[in-house]
Amino acid sequence: MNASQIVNIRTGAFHIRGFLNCKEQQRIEDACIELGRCPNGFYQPVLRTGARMRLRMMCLGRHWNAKRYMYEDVRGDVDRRPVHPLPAWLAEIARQAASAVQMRIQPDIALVNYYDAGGRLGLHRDNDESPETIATGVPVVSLSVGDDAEFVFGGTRRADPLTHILLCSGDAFVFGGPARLCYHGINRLRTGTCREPLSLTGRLNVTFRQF
Ligand code: MD3
Ligand code: FE
Repeated sequence: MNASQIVNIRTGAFHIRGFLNCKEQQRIEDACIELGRCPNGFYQPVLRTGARMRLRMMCLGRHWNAKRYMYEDVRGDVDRRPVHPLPAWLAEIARQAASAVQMRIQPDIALVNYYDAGGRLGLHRDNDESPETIATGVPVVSLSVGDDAEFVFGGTRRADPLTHILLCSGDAFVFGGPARLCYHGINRLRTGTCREPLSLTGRLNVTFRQF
């Protein structure tokens, strides 16, 4: 790991700046790009409203169905292919990020989001994991690689005031406890801002979840 700086944003929400060293960022980038090129790799999700999400996604461990808002073993809303397993070394990084802020997660799912220049993600909550996970506040762990992204998060109600945070390459974010059900989203990318010598253009975000 790196010399990181932990910022407690609110109860249960921790921004760990510089959590991943350059080598770790490169390894995550390489793995996601390679897996993303497989037949069960990146796709552009279409929501039940018919709207195309402004990013490309790939699920590891279990597939998140954008039409049904449920997890499943095959990519039911995409191509019915089986979802790729979550690599153990990747899950271990998420465990370490959680333990850096005294939280625990046994990740069995990772959602990989790839954003390019026009990429964004509207304000939403992540509550499709098991009722036990949600109720006990097991965190979601996020790792960012690539260009800086303007991240917003609010409270548990959509109308709650928003906080703006820049997520940079190598940052981890842990959202657990009372922050687990907070609204959040990505307003936009700052393209070309990545300070690391990566081959990537755009931004990868990996969110780890415990079903
Ligand atoms: C706060 N991803 O995949 S990561 C998502 O950068 C998602 O791709 C964004 O929101 C991205 O669902 C933001 C930070 C994050 C992830 C999950 C959370 C914040 C969270 C779950 C609960 C609360
Ligand atoms: Fe989310």
